[in-house]
Amino acid sequence: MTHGARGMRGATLLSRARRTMDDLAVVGHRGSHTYGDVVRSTAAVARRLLDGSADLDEARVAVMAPPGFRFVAAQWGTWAAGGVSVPLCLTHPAPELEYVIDDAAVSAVIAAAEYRPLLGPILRARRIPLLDAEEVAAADERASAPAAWQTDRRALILYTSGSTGRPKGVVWTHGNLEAQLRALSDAWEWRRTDRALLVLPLHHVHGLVNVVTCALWNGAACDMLDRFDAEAVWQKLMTGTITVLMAVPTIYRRLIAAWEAADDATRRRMSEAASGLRLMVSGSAALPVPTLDRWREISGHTLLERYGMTEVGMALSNSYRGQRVPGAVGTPLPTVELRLVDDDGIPVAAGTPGEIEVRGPSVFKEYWRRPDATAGAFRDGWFRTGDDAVLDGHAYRILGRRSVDIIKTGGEKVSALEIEDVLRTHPAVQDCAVVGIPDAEWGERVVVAVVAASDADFGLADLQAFARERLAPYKVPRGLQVVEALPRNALGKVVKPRVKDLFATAGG
Ligand code: MCA
Ligand code: AMP
Repeated sequence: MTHGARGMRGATLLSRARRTMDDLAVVGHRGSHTYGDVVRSTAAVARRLLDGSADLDEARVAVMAPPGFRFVAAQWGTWAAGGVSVPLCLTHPAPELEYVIDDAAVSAVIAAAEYRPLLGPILRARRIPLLDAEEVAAADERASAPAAWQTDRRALILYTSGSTGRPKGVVWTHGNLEAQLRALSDAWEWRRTDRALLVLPLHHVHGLVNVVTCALWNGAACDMLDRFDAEAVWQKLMTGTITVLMAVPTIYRRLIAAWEAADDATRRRMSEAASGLRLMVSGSAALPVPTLDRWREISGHTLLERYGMTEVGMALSNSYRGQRVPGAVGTPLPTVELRLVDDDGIPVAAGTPGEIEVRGPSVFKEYWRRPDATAGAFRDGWFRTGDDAVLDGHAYRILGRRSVDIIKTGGEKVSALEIEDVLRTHPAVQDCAVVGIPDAEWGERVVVAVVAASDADFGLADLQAFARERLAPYKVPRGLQVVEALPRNALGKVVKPRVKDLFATAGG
């Protein structure tokens, strides 16, 4: 990798793609595409975005398309033109999309036709051009991609919930991306003959970087499902072509359920197919040991669990060739510096729990246009993850998050405070407290305790309908308790562990 001022360039995705022009790159339900197709469509998208200018100079270009060739072309085209790619969540309702579009101040959106009815009014009101993903990716033989990859140039903004306020844009530079791609390629031994199966959304690091971009960095193929579906995944695995699968624990649980629902002969075929893969990874949330054990019985694979975060990429990983410790996330990846510290930021002794801090080339540049939040997230140059861990022998174990206001459900991180702010605008809600309670399928489930406004008559379904119009589906509460008053401490602050207890005793 090259370092230094803007203008320095490392190896690029595009220059690497040119080495394998005839190889299969992307397989989706709309067909198969080679690296040559990716390179030509990247050029076409870049040319269209540039529209005669030399460089987008880090203008933000959002993309809203199902996982597949059009998504890749839109994103690579944005990069080649010198823009910053902002992938949008495909299940967001209008208010969440508006928030991201405004916060990132996007200058254009490339979208698949099915999102036009949702995006059209939002973009017209803001005079932001809406480009058709199919049309802009139509290969243009005359165009050559300018390839504006530069180590210090912003490449990507991914939105993530925190313990305060609305989601923040996490900015990755091309250098961050390259560092991550190199680290994962080495650690997990990616190879050109791989064929990865993508079952995750593309507005997160897990699906976007670990699966799709790693595959394409290595000249491998990436087979993409529009959305996760357990049957479809098993069908793909049973074709015998897939070598790499990465998913969140909820997905492995669903794959187990589908296996268990099958007849004996089908189960045998499923197990045989799964055992043929080279690598299966789990991450984004704690992998319960019973899930790991059951998956090993079914597939013969001990899932490789690793730990990461949108702000730092992958930090800890079990070993590809060596031992994989159930319930643990292994050791720091090669370029990652990691330490555990106490509340004063002093490193703790081995075996003592502490907060994970990370330093290294994959750590993000900044929260988009939030210098205070960025400064507050670091201590002496180390990024403070907010996760507690302990070094147990040779492997780290994640103990959980420090903030009760951050919930992980099905691998999605959500902020309790953000949901509370929305629910408090419901006329029947005088006050409320959102918590995550343990759930076998989702890891945690979002639930809410509500103090009703006087005379209010409402139920969970009303609250959910209200929330669904304003929030992403995974933020919608799945349980409700109506209470006389929220449990508070002497200072008047809501005691969230006692809110959780309300659901434990009432059965959710
Ligand atoms: C969907 N629903 C959810 C979730 N997803 N509820 C809670 N949590 C969720 N994550 C809702 C649906 O809207 C629906 O609501 C109901 O649950 C059942 O929907 P279903 O169709 O069964 O769900 P699905 O659409 O199949 O989604 C489940 C999923 C998905 C496939 C597990 O949530 C998913 O792809 N999760 C992974 C997200 C991810 O990639 N995270 C990585 C970020 P209703 O019934 O009301 O309509 S973390 C990261 O990137 C870091 C760096 C890292 O370490 O990896
Ligand atoms: P996100 O901010 O959405 O990128 O999610 C990152 C968070 O997911 C981390 O801060 C952890 O809390 C959690 N996480 C990721 N991987 C693991 C893992 N293997 N075990 C436990 N928690 C994890």
